[in-house]
Amino acid sequence: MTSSAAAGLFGPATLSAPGQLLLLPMIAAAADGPKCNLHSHSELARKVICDPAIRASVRQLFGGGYQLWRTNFFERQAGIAHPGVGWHHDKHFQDGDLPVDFAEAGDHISIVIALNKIDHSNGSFQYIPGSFGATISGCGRDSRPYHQRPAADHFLQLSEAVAAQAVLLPIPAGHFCLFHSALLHGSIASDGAAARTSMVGRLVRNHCAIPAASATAADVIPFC
Ligand SMILES: O=C(O)CCC(=O)C(=O)O
Repeated sequence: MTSSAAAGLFGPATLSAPGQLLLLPMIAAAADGPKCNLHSHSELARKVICDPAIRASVRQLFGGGYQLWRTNFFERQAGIAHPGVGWHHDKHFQDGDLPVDFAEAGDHISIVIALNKIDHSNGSFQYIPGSFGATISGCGRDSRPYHQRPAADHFLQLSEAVAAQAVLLPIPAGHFCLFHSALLHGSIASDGAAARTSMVGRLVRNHCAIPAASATAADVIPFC
């Protein structure tokens, strides 16, 4: 396990109920329209993201008092090459319209779950250890909340020195990782040799206002 407070990432750790994952990629693939926030209308999606092992780890590491405001899926299909997911962070807001405070760590937590094994064959998850803070050498921090900046600004061009610190993190099927949402992460390109799906979730502490542009009332559920 990579668990380290300095790295800003915990895991991979096993889910309590990995068996129920078998059906989820099919449900996600069959969903009409966007798969964003499937947890608000699929009981199975809700059960997977609220797995007791994830809740227990969040409580143990960060104390509790969180709500879930976003889930989504990242898919790769067999036989189709994929360019990978560019470097970004998930701290889409701090508290309503306030600027994002990168010195604050703990109010925003991200979850990534491997519904299938995720590795070099199908687009490994990668991250820059320790990159959740206010300063990252050679790489500025844009404090505008996501809903106040152009979508194209979401993906970042890292300096060579920062990109050289990237760590590839294979995640076995039925395992999850937790990380500070401001951590720089993404996933590598894949040539279509194998399919895979990750389910991701974003938590925010109960005292943080969730911008209306980011979630509807139905999307937001108590977490732990
Ligand atoms: O699973 C992936 O490919 C990337 C996941 C990711 O970028 C995220 O959790 O924001």
